[in-house]
Formats: sequence, C-alpha cells, structure tokens
Amino acid sequence: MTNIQTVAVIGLGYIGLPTAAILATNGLDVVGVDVSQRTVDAVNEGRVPFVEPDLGIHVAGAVSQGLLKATTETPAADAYIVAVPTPLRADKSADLSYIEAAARGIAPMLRGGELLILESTSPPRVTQYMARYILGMRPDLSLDGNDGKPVVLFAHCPERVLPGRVMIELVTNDRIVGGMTPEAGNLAKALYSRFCQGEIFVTDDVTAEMTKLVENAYRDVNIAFANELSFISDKVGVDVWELIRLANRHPRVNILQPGPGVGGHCIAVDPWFIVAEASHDAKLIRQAREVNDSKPLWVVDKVVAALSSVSVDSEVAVLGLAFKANIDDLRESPSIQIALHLAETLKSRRINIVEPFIDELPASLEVHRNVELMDAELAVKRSGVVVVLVDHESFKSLDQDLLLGKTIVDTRGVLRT
Ligand code: SAJ
Repeated sequence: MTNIQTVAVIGLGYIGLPTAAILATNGLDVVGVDVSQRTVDAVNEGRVPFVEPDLGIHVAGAVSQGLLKATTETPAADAYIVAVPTPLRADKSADLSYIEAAARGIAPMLRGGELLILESTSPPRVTQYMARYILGMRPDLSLDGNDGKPVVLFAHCPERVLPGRVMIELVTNDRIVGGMTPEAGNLAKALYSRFCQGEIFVTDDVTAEMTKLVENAYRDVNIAFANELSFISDKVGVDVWELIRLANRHPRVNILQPGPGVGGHCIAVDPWFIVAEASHDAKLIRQAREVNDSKPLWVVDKVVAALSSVSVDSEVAVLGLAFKANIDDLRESPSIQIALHLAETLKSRRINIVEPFIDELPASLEVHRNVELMDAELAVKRSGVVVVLVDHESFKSLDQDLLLGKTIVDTRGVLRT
C-alpha cells in the first residue's frame, strides 16, 4: 500500500485525536475509533472532549470537510495508528490489554499491504508482540512476505508532544519512526511527513520504543536531581532556587526546577518500563523515580512542621492542584496527593484549596468536610499557612501584602521576592 489514502486511528485521547485531526486537515480520509460512545459523538459533532489549545478548530474543520469521522467499530483502512493507553500495573509492568483489544479490532479488517503503527508508549518489543498477536489471528498474512503470503507492515512511532502545545509540537518536533522491516519504516515516514515539518529519523522498532522511554527517564532523572537538591538545601539552610540559579550560570550546567513531585501520565510511568526490563542495571533510573515519588510526603511533613508555629485554629491555603502550570489536567498530580494527605492528617483544620482551572473539587477531595475550593485571595486571607504546589501564572501576581505574616511552604519558588 504505497499510496495511503485512508487511515484509522484507534484511541481518540490526548494523542489519537490530535493525530487524527492533523492527518485529516492534511487531506487524508481519517476514521477515529474509540470505545467511548460519548467521545465518538463529540468528535462527530466537531467537538473535543478535553482541553487542548487549537485542537477544537482542527477537529471542527476536518469533520465539516467530511475528512474525519468517528466510530466505535474499526473499519478497513490503508493504515492504522494505535494510540491507546498503556497504564502501569500494580507490579510496575505495562498493561497491554488496550493494545490487545485494538489488535483484535484491526485483525479481521486486514487484506494485506496495510501499514500498522503503534504510537502508544510501550516497553521494548511490544510492537513485535502486537505483530505476533495479529498474525496469530491472521495466519494467511505475513511480516516479510518470505512465505509468499500478503505482507502487513508494522512500525513503532512514539509521540513526544507536550500537553498544552500538542498542535504545535505535532508539526514542529522531529520524529522517530521504528520499522520492523525497512519497508515499514519508510512507509511510516512517508505518512508522518504529510504533516510533520521536523526531521523524521527511521530506525528499528525496539530502538524507537527505547527512545521514547529514555526521553522521559532523562527528564525524570534530572527533576529528581533538582528535588534531591531541595532536600539537601533544606538541611544545609540555603535557598534551593538561588542555589540552582547560580549553579546554572556555569556554561555546562542546566539544573531543572524542584517541585512537589512529578505528575502527569508519562514521566512518572515510563521509567518503570525500563526498570522492569533491566532491573539490575537501571539503578539510577529507579532511584530517580523513588526520589520524585518521595517528594509529596516530604512536602506534607513541611506543612505539618509549619503548623507548629501558628495558632491551633489556623487554616491552610493550598495553591494549585494541576500536575503542572497553566493547565487543567489533574491526572497523577502530586498536588492532589498532598492535598489529600493534608485533609486526612489535619482533620481539625480548614484546608482552603485554590485551583483556577477547575470549577469543582475532584471527588476524592470533595468528600472531606474540612476542604473547600475558593479563590486565591480569600484562601490566603483566611489562612496562617500558605502552601504553593503549582506555578500557575496567576499565583505569581498575588498581592504580596496579603502574604505578610503568613508561614509559606513554596514548593515551586513562586512566592519568592
Ligand atoms: N517538573 C518539575 N520540574 C521541572 C520540570 C517538570 O517538577 O523542572 C514536573 C512538572 O511539574 C510535572 C512533571 O514534572 O509534574 C512533568 O511535566 P513536564 O512538563 O516535564 O512533562 P509532561 O508530562 O507534560 O510531558 C512529557 C514530555 N517529555 C519530555 O519533555 C521528555 C513530552 O514531550 C512527552 O510527549 C510527554 O511527557 C509524554 O506524553 O510522554
């Protein structure tokens, strides 16, 4: 299938829907497939079921031009892109059940000659596992055609876009394309070059899988270094933000920023796939995960210590719940973990939560009677201790006079003068 006209994108989430939309606005005939009827209905009405800048306009445009539609049933197509979740199981291995379900939908539709791309972040050799799974259901098809049967081309092309900048980074980032055969790699490159203006590098499937995991592990290790410096600075009695700012004036030093821990569904997850694969050798990667995972409880201890210097009925202001600045995404947020701990540990105190990007508290917090969502000014006015968990832009312009006399636990270095 050298000339791809129709593409089925399986999974219309944070990656699948932007990819489907951008392929469609670049002239391909795209069908998005999702298990959620609500998602399918939203897309068919030209709506986006989550917040991502500029995605709405792409989806609405593609749907109105008739180039993008959504369905719950996998159709026949020239190319398939699988963009389903690969969550972490309790034993820190990857849950491949969504990939298996996508494969079961695709297998009966194949005629031979199709390109099948796995975009989901995956441990090494999962693309090969998916290929075996599909060819197990379709013994009339083959990986390389050596046996005279029609070929299906398999590739891994990991996404690397930053939430909040997805529509820009889809177009401008370089991409890694890993083919199980050279033909698969080259055809996948041709498909992505329909919209990607960055360079596209072709390699093998396992190297592509590892590249994605290594990128996120690299960031995790570097954030862990910054978080470890915050522990050490606290002991030594220096300001970690000043320390990092000064160290970064060295021409070959670029330390990241400490925070309340690492959130989101990628950086705190992907390094575990490497640890699971090479547990003896991945010592630094595992340690970094543990350092970052330990940070929320360290912050809780700091807040409890801060409370010992204020009156017994002092309230606590918690600024921010999102997993990072200026977005509404609360998934795997260390701030939620901290707020929950505070609500449970400090039952007798009011916890005044501020999150400008949401209208109501998540259910896990809502059930606590000592917790309330309010605006920043009111929360700070009412509280003796102010805890900063997210560096939202609006927190940076808080009236400094309001903070006079408050005990501040600032995990993001936002309220420093
Ligand atoms: N964080 C810090 N200190 C820093 C930088 C980040 O504490 O100096 C924290 C953030 O607050 C957040 C977490 O780390 O809780 C992750 O945020 P992020 O902005 O570093 O990354 P994500 O999760 O939004 O997106 C990452 C990106 N990966 C890399 O930058 C290597 C993105 O390109 C990937 O596509 C995405 O993961 C993914 O889907 O894998």
